[in-house]
Amino acid sequence: MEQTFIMIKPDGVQRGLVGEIISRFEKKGFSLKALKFVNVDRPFAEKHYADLSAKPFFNGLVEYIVSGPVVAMVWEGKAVVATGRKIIGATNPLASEPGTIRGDFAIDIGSFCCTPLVFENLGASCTRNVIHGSDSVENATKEIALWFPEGIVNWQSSLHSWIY
Ligand code: RTP
Repeated sequence: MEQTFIMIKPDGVQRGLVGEIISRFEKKGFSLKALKFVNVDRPFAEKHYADLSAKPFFNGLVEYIVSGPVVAMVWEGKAVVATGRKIIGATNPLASEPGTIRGDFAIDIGSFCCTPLVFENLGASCTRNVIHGSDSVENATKEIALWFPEGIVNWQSSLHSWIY
């Protein structure tokens, strides 16, 4: 069964959206496999977002992720990586559809000028968009290993095999 890594970012925690976000994934039918509340340091945040290190918003992104505790989770289910990204919505909260987490709960696009059609950040800030979700099965595997090196408890019995 496919797994994905989901992180509620500091703004999502600070705004009291943890329960709402978990509820959306649960109601869809996905299974929560692991969860922890953590403060990450700069080297860890830089490692998680290493693919974006050349982006102009990279420093702002790292500052954002270390600015408060985050909720790290592993969710499991059919096509959970792609479907999780649909539940989350587009990166730019002004372009994300209503009904998605970012579309319903996020509006901040950093300290630069932006419209729903133009999303170019040339400054030092970055977008606070509440939540992260792995963008591929390969990256999900890497991110789960990075965030949960202790491994994941398998708590479900075969009685629950019909839930996906
Ligand atoms: P994530 O990795 O957090 O799930 O987000 P994503 O795939 O939708 O977007 P990505 O391009 O990977 O960017 C990672 C995070 O960096 C911030 N960002 N700010 N132009 C900007 O100011 C900008 N672009 C990206 C967002 O927090 C984004 O989620």
